Amino acid sequence: MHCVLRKLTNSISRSQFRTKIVGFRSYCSNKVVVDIGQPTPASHPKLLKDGEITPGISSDEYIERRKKLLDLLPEKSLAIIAAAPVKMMTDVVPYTFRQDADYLYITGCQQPGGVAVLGHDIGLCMFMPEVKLYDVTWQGQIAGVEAALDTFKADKAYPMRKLREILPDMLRGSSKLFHNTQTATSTYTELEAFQKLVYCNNVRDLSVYTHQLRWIKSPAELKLMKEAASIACQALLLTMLHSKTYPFEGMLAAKVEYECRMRGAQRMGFNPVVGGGPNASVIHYSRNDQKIKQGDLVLMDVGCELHGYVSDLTRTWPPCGSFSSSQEELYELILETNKRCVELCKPGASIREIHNYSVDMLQKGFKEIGLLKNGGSSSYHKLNPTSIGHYLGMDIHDCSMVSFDAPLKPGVVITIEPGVYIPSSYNCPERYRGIGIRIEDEVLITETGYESKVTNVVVTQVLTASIPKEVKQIESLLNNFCNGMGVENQNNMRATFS
Ligand SMILES: [Mn+2]
Repeated sequence: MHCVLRKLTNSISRSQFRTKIVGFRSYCSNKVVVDIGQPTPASHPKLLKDGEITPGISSDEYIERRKKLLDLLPEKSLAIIAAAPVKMMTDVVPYTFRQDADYLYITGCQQPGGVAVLGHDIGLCMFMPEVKLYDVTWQGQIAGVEAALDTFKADKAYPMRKLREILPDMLRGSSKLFHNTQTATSTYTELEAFQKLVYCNNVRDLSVYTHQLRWIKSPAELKLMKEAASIACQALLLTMLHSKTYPFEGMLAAKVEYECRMRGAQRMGFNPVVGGGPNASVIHYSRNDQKIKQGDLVLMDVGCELHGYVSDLTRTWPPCGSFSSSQEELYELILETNKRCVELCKPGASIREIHNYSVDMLQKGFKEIGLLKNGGSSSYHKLNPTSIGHYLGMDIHDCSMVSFDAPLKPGVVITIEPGVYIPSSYNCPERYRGIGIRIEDEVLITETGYESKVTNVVVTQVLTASIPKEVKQIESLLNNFCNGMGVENQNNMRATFS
């Protein structure tokens, strides 16, 4: 390819070159590998099997999702899902693009600028951004109408400029419209036909239905969820080992991200929380800019994203290698609560029930050790204002339209994350002040509940089980397996971070 390009550039002017190079790319695309701006089985054979639209998810599964969504929608209704918008960091620098989970779930398309329409008569109709020479030169190829039909298996596809002509007719023929309110764009909301439906109170949020579908994961989705959890576990384990030599919040955040991405994750699911000492009591602490004091605990809440599916887990440990007696006392209470709540995860139970159980257990424990004097829930909330967990999937707080009262079903993944967050100024015995602990696992609900014995093999559903949480395991890990880890660069790196 390079040598052909050189020949081209020698014989033409610069502006001609730009036109030719784009032409050349699309010429190539017919013969060799179609570049649609995201991995395909042809361009990334190691990442995608034949028949997959995104890694691990086949076109049949995407088609099945659309069918199921249409089955949920009332007759004569239409669904509109726009892609996520590009968010800018400065006027010309965009943040890394992340596709809206509903748009990705229905189309498999990873790029901004598209609008997907789903209807009982039309099937999936994709309005695609148009390929402009300028954009191709600066940003590379994108998926257009052809990709919508060939790769994403849309039933119909049009360039975006046709939306104003075609969508109003579709809207006029529909009695109800459901749309993704998170990504609603003036491209369609300004249409008169849309406004008319709003005026007649016939426009609703589609996420009630998409979240219902996304709530229960398919075997293919679970495979990705397990892989995302496994990557985060491996990364956090290595970061734990790293923490003894490098007890710096920023370095541990960098380490965990590096290890996740080296294992194939596209990005972190959220900015890692690395809270040393009292910083652990800030639930979503993200400054990650301090040194962890000798003897303090560090809390790390991390998760990565793998092909659209995220993980989310938390461990708390003393980088020095041993828990103090007050740290251990609190840690054991949180650990016991974590284990009891994990056991409650089975079909029919709800997050709310498990949450209430955890509040009772923690409240009792806090009273026993003198952290809580009266039984008032407001004092309890000062020590733990969080929910015991949330649904997990394509988003960190996945399927927010599904109630925490919903009876859990096989195929749902939730987090179990009890914790205690004691501010330094809290009115309690001094030895507990400034301690923050959270132990978070991911639990997959299966038919059999927490675990089942099938031919003597224990089938466990804790997706984050591979990372230790017992005091003895953590101390042994830090004291027996950290020696000599990267000591040679220690001084240089400390100079950077302290
Ligand atoms: Mn969580």
